[in-house]
Amino acid sequence: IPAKSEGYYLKVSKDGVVIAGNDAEGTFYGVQTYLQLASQPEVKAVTITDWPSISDRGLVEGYYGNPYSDADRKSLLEFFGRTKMNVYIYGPKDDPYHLDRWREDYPADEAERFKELVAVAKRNKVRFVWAMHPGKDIQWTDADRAASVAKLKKMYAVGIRAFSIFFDDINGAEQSKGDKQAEYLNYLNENFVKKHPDVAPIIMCPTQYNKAYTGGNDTYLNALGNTLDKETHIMWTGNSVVDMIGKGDMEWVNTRIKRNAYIWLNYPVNDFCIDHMLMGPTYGNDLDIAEQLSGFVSNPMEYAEASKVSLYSIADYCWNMEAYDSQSSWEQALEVLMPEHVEAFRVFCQHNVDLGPTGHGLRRQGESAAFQQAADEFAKAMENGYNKKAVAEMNKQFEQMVQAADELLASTEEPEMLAEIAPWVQVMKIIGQRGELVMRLHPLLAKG
Ligand code: LOG
Repeated sequence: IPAKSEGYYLKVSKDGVVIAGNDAEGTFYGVQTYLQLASQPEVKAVTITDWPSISDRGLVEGYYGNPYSDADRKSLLEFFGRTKMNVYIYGPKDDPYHLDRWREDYPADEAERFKELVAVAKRNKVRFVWAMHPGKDIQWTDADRAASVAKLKKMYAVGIRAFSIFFDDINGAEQSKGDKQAEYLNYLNENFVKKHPDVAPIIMCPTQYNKAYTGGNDTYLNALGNTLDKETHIMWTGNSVVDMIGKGDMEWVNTRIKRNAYIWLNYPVNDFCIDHMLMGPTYGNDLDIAEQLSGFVSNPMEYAEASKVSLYSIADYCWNMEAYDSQSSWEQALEVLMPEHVEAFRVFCQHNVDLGPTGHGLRRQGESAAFQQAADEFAKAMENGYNKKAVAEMNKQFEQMVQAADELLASTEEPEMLAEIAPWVQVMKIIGQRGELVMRLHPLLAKG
């Protein structure tokens, strides 16, 4: 049994199955791996010793727009159990009791809902973290300190045992000061967290949460690094708001905050390009940074099921970083998420890869890659006029779009996923049909 937190030993042989965890989590993950093996047509004899590359793996529900429904959250938590993710940070920007009205208690029935979420999280070995976002209007006063502790205590009472405090996207000069934030967080640590031995260290999101936001001035990050209690985690999105994470970037931030940053990856979030679905492979994060992180959470799209394509790969990346392969992980995700319609789903995902131009700048390679290649060949073949074979080949691409769309729209499998992607599937069908019509015009045009 590997002497690693969350590690396990699994042996499958003719004589039977042995699953032995280093801890309860490890045993649970051993069972998850065994269930994967047992779902194959032939169960292989194997011996596996396994443990995660990163201790904190999961998502931050931290986008602008429609918060998830509780059904979405439960579905994600169960998915996390199967994919060995263990952190769910609840911090939707559009929950008033998280942000604008942070001082106020949730209405009783809403508080009850958290009890259920915590229970589902627990069953799936996920730490459910509730985040408070006081940064817009907090005053550095005794009254607001007391209000903060009172709110955290209320959330403790409904079962929350891990907390985040967010200071992202605020304007107040006073509220944005690193030393003041650190002083406040240390107060919460002293007067709330340490008073409850079962509460995990605070995960804070800073105001300067990426390198670009520091404007080349280290004062803020150094203040956090020097003042903030060492066990408090500091989140970080990379060189810019929306970015993949590189080794050099980790070194840069870690030396300033004097601890390992807790990554908030702004992918596949699409709140800044809401007409785009981000369904392509999750690539671009360095594979040798496990030792420099204290956690890695993804901020997803407001579409819970569709986000699982990327979350599946983020789980892979976080569990065994060095062995991560974005393409094969993506292929597996498609099979796991849409087993009866893998081919149609692949066509759909291939056409929904890139973000397009946005203020944040991140682009994704491979948008409609097969289509693009066919279109290039088509253009070349048609250079000297009508080419029947080229038109037929090009038409296949459009046909494929229409057929994939029809298959997905008629499917009764995975209704939640289909409800989310249906508008984009319908557009794919319309574009495919339009393409087929244009291809029918070519021979007519050639005849004059
Ligand atoms: C917000 C986040 C939003 C994301 C992408 C952080 C730390 N905060 O620019 O709520 O979903 O960017 O739009 C953000 O990333 N602000």
